[in-house]
Amino acid sequence: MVDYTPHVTSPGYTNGNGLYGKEPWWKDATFYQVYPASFKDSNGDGWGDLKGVLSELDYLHDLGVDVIWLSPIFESPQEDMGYDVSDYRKVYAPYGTVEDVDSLISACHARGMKLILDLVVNHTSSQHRWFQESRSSKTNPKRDWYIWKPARYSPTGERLPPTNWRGYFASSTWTWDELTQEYYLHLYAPCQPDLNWENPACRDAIYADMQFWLDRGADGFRIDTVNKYSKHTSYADAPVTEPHSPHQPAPEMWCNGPRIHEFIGEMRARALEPYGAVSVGELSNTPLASQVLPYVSASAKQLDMVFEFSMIRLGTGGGFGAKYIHHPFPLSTLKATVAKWQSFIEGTDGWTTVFCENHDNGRAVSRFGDDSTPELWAASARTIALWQATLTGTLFLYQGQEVGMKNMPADWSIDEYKDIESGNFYREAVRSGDEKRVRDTRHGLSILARDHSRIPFQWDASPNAGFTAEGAKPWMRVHDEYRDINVAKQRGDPGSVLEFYKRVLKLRKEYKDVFIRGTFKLIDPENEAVFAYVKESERTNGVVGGTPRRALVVLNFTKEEQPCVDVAGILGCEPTQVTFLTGTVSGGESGSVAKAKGTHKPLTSWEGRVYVNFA
Ligand code: TEU
Repeated sequence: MVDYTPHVTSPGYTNGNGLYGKEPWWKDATFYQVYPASFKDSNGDGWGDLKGVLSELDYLHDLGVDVIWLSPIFESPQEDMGYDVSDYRKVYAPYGTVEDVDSLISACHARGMKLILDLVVNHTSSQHRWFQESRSSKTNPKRDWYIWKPARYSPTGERLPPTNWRGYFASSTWTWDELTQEYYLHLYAPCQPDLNWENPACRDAIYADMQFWLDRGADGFRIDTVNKYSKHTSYADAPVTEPHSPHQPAPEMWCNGPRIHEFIGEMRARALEPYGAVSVGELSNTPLASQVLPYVSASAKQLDMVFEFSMIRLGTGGGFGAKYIHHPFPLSTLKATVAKWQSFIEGTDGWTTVFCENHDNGRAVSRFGDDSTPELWAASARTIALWQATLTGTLFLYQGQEVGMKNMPADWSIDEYKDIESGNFYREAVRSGDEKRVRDTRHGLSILARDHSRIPFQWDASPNAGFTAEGAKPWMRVHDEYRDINVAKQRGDPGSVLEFYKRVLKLRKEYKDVFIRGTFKLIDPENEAVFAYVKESERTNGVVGGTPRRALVVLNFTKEEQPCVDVAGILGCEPTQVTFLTGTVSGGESGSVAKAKGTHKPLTSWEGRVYVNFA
């Protein structure tokens, strides 16, 4: 029998046994990330666009999506796929126009859906007029809107950057500017100079650009790299941890810096709260719960939610030099990571998010599931759906996850990888002259590269997978298996991944006290085959002071048959009080005889089930 320690309710929000009148709407909402270049192309230029998104709103609505998060659609040279914005108030022409955004917002609202935009304000593109002005002279009024520093010189007179920091895209964080003879800071590519948030006029300009979109009806923002605005202004060298590289990882110099909560608090007060806009910030390199909580505690008035990356980074070699060296991990590590980030908000007024894919990572079915055969692919994609749909927090899906889209085939050439980060890491490995490193990087990219999530969406079996016109050339190659894995094939098929997602997204809301808001307790943490956990509600089975409503989720994360757990014992009830709520195998667990005996059928390959002590 499991020990259920009662948990403290969230002050300020919950108001008693299942009555959630004051809860913000976004806690229960299902968000869906659209990567616009790859979602749907309406005009046959091989690049997705806003009219394409508009044309598929009913599809998303039918899936059960409440909020669309649109990755950046702003004017940009696209060196980092729009995460390099050259004008925050203009739309990149191949995506459409500002009026197309207006139409999309209205169409979302007409369906009771919302739209959030992607706010990239740690840096701009070097093509942004702010940077053009800033770099024009040391006395330009916008000079201080970016971070400029003089060179250092070695004893032999060699010019050196101001610090030894390594950026995210495999280079120094500093680039020398000939005209004004200073270096500028960029945590990402040289074409992405960091804004100087210490400068109040710069911050004002950012808030004004946010207001521009909120005034047009946008419902909020996903906020890129939200914890990197406040740098440690000492600009000290980082300790040498990668001795073979001239550049050293230094995230502690720019993540969660001294003024970060002041800046975010100001942004919220000035440009979010007046609009009731929702915010979800990207919080990388912040692995401690004690660091995350101040961002998401309701009373701290910072962000509504953040993406914490511990789980999605499993299998990588970290964020810097070794990122694309793949490190296989046991299921117990995945379970422990999930457990930590499920329960860190318990007893607090914070909130969490649930996601296993985004545009910066490989596909979940290829990383956490098994995509090696059609049967294992389908079974594991459904189990991933059940896993995600039963976790606490606001759920974020990524386009294509709902049909089980897979990583790019392993035999595709490196030329099919278009991402700046993939290219830089691969070239760095080649430059090292170390053949093993090249092989390992190539292998790591085949599992972890950001490109996997960026290939065209698979709508149907027509040429180009229905993403773009038949004769058009999509900007990235369409997956070889698009005829087998696509929306048209799955729609209406009750056994399909897509229909399963629809079903579990509904169940998630129907039993939201358990699935969206329940506490999380991991069962048998060391078991390397079965991922089982109990979700427990604040609500009881009818009577005040009665047994809490509980769900037991049992997921077989292997292709071998596995014994089922002691369902009634774990749920803390008589076998006859157990109800099988749903499972990934249709008709999976119906036997009342088995239930009466308190035993349950073994789990088949990648089978997932949910049992409850209510309903
Ligand atoms: O990513 C920020 C970031 O630091 C990472 O977590 C990211 O996954 C990257 O691959 C790290 O090496 C955001 C965006 O999501 C990403 O697409 C952009 O490239 C990046 O910011 C720069 O704007």
